[in-house]
Amino acid sequence: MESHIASLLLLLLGFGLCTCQLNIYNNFRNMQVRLASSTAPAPNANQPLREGRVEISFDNGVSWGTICSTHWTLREGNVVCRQLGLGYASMATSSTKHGNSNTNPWGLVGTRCRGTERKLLECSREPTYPAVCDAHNRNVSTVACVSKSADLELGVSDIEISAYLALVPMTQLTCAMEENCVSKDAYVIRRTNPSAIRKLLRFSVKASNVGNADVSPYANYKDWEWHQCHMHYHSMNVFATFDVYNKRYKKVAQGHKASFCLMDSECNLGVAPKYTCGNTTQGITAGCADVYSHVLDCQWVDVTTVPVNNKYILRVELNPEYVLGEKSFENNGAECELDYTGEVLTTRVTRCKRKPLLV
Ligand SMILES: [Ca+2]
Repeated sequence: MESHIASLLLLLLGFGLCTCQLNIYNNFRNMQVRLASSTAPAPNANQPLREGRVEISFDNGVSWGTICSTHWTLREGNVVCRQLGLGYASMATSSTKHGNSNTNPWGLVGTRCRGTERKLLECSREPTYPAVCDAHNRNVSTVACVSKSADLELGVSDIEISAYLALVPMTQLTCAMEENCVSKDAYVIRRTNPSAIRKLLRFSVKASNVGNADVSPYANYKDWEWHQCHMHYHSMNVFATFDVYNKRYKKVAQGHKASFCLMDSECNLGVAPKYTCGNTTQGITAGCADVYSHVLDCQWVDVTTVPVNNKYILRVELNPEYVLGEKSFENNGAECELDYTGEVLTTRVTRCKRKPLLV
């Protein structure tokens, strides 16, 4: 009899669990998304809201909640804009600009997207409740959508074709040292041996704009930084990163976080270049590419202290901090095999493959 009651209880519990999971599954399948704002003018049929806090509903629009996420980037923003038919995200931040979590409570926490999903419900959710989503945090996830967007594409073959090891005395690296393009140990060695040799893995990087809007620098041109050494303005902090990892994916050498002078180096047939490396004219026109040749200063990773006779991964990323809105981040990175002997003649970079930005 006891076992019969226990079986019945288990059955009921099982049924309860099953119903609960079914409800959650159904709820997510029914997830609706909209933009709302406490500050923007009310949208109408002709002018839908293109910027606001992101809200979701699981009950066919009866109630709406906001989103708290530790990982709210342009990737997540692109999915929201795509789902709403509003194009691409030009901004995606956690803020109180369009309302806060006090008056607009969270209905979803810990969303994390790759950026290629058609709908927000296809994104994953962080396995634990994100620590930032506590009572003190008033931020909600916001997004701004635009119909046209730039799209940086990294030239994978350009890296492989151009890569080589160069041995350069520190006396020729004054400018590079000023801009932190060499690894930290160089600054110590310089005190006792100012002409010591550095081993630099040089390569070219081609950043094509395959989108339908120009790449415009993130910062206002009045905030661009003048670099006396290279005699030009840097219009954004981190445009690209060059890193060397070992096979266990531990970083063993880091190229500096490069901030380039953005310009149209070459353009597709019929596209006129617009941007020079001027003090107000930086960018990459849609259909053009900016090429950073291997002969340029700082176009390298300093591998002097990397153990020789090993295989490594050279990883290059464009827009790694998601400061520029793009159609896609799937084409922003590349990984190559680096066979590093420490010798100019035998060090090789091969098998470069396209990789998305790391999530
Ligand atoms: Ca891209």
